[in-house]
Amino acid sequence: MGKAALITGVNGQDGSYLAEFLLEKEYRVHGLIRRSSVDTKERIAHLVGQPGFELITGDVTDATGVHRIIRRIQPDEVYNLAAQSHVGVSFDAPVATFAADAVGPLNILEAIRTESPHTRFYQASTSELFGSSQPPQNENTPMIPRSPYAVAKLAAHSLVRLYREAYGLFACAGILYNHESERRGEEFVTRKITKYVARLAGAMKNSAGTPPLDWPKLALGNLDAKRDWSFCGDMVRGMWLMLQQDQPDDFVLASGESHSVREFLELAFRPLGLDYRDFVRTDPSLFRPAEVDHLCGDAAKAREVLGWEPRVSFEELVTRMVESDVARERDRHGLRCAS
Ligand code: G4F
Repeated sequence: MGKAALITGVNGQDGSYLAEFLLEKEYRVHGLIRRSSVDTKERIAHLVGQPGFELITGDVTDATGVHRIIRRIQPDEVYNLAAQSHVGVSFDAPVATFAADAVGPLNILEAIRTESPHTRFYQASTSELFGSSQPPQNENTPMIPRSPYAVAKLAAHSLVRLYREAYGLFACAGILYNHESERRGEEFVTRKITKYVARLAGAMKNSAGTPPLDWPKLALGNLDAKRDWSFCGDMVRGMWLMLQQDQPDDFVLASGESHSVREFLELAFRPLGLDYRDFVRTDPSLFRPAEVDHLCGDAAKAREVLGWEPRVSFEELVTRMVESDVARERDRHGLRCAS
């Protein structure tokens, strides 16, 4: 029988790619999902009902529930991907963010320590930990968080190290830089842009190939921030590799290239032959109280120890996200016409 893994936040972007990856490796995958009155399973709909895939309702902030689940499953590996992951939102909901992003991982670490100490643990740390530290950043770069989200993630990051050193747990933190895909949430800047471009492309088809005159502009915040963007599918391979090593450790996963939001806009608008500056307006409410200006990761350790490197380039990533949203837009429009 294959290994058993528990993935928290299995219905998120990362959870869905990781579940596919582990199922291909013949793991039994238990996915933790929060109860909701609306359907939040869109990204994993194709996995529900597959042999080896089980959904469990629960919440990482509920310590009793987490203990019960870990005691019952005795998983070989736990991947903690559940989080309030939007940096901007964390300024409006700092306490809820801290509960999910710091207390949640602590609940899991405690459950592993007391109920299932053989379990290997992966914590989703983030490049946001580096905050105002100059790029390129690696595992030894000072962590100077710039948001409630990053402070909560830093607490969790420190707990991973503590539980490794104090209790000998096999606990690893993956310090992941931004990672995107066609399954990215629509409130993140990349998907917000690709979805807008797809809608505009659809509208141009019905308007003799030109943008409709009254077409609304896309409201964005800071266009000068630079991020190190990779494809999510590449990142989940790195998460798994961390838990297959002889010794637990923390690793940066990044492409080593950074691009501004403006560069993302340029590439996304290129297939339409349009200048993004004619379609974007800045909205002061979308600027954050404190911004992380420039993230660019040095993943040399992951390359050397894990043999990991990203396979999808920045240009390929933008193209696949735009193409996917254009196809969705076509389907949406087709369905509307048919009904
Ligand atoms: O897409 P973003 O919201 O991602 P951000 O803040 O970099 O965080 C993402 O990556 C982190 C890893 O580095 C993860 F830990 C985190 O969970 C998340 O996945 O924003 C990217 C940049 C920011 O500088 C933001 O200020 O885009 C800027 N931006 C400009 N206009 C905007 C917008 N961001 C959003 N979400 N929406 C805007 O309208």
